[in-house]
Amino acid sequence: MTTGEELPCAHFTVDKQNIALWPREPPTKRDQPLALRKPSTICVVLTFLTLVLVTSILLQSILYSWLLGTISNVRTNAQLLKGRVDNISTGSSEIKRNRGGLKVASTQIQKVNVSLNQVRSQLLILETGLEKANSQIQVLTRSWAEVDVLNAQIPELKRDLDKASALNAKVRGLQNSLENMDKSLRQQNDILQMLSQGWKYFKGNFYYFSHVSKTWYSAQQFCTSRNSHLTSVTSENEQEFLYKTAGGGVYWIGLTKAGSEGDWYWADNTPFNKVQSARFWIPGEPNNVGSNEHCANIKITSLRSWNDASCDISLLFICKKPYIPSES
Ligand code: 2F8
Ligand code: CA
Repeated sequence: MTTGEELPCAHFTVDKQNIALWPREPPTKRDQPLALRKPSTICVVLTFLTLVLVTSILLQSILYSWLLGTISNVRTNAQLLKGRVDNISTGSSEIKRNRGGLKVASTQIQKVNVSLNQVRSQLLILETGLEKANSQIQVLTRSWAEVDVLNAQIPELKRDLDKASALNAKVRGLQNSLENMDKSLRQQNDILQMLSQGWKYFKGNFYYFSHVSKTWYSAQQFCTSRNSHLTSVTSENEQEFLYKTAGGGVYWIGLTKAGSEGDWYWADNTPFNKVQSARFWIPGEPNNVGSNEHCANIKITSLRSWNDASCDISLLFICKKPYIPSES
C-alpha cells in the first residue's frame, strides 16, 4: 500500500511459494468503482490473518526445533550426570579402600609437620646466626677499610723498617763493641787489681814471686792460702818468663817427688812430662845430693835453671794461679 487512497494489495512468499492475494498490478483507483472498495478491506483482513497464521507456523516450527535441541541437551546432560554419579560411587568405594592409606598418610603428614616445625626452629636459629654473621660482616667490612688504609701505609713503614734495621745492625755492632770493651776493661781491672797485690801476669796466669823464704811445704801452704800452688812449668816461654823474672834469685817451684825416691810431679796436678822437662835441668841435675833432694827450684838465670835440693831449706818461692775472668 502506498497511500490511503490506493486499493489494498498483498503479494508474499510462504515456504518458497508465491502467494498472491491481489494482482501484481492492480487497476488504478481512479478507474475502480466504489462498489469494489469493500472486497479490498476483506483482502487486507485476510492478508493480516494469513500473516498471523504463517508467523504462528514459523514460530511453532522454530520452537519445535529449539525444544528438540533442548531435549537432546537434557538427555546428554542426564547421561553425563549418570556417568558422574557412577564415577562418584566408584570414587566412594576407592575412598573407603584408601581410608587406611589416608590414616597412614595422615600419620606421615603429622610426622612431616613435626619435622617441618623442627626445620622452622632451625631456620629461625639460622636466621639469627645469619643476622649475627651480617653484623660481623659489617664490622669486618669496616675493619677491612681500616686495613686498606694501613696497607697504604705499609710501603713507607717498610722503608722505615729498613732504616730501623740498618740502624739496629749498627747499634748491635756498637753494643758488641761496647760489650767487648766492657769485658776487656773488666779483665784489665781484674789484672790491675792482682798486679797491685804483687802478682805478675803472663799468658793467662798470675805469678807471685815471694819476698820471704820458706821451706818447700810451707811455701806451698802459703800459695794454697791464696788460691794458688807453687808454680808448674809447661813450656819454654813460661820457663823463660820465670827465670828472667827471678833475676838470679833462688825460688822454689812446684816440682817434687812422690815419697823419698818416687817420680817427679807438679803440686798443681799438671801432668809432669819428664822428656819435655829434661831441657830445664841444670846440667848434672837432678843429682839428689845426700839422697835428700826431693824438691826443685830455679837456681840460675838460664833456660837450664832447675836444681833439686832438700825440701827443708828455706828459699823464696813462686805461686801460680790461672786467670779466670769474672762472670759479669
Ligand atoms: O854442685 C851442685 C850442687 O850444689 C849444691 O850442693 C853443694 C846444691 N845444694 C843446695 O843447693 C842445697 C846441690 O843441690 C847441687 O846439686
Ligand atoms: Ca841438686
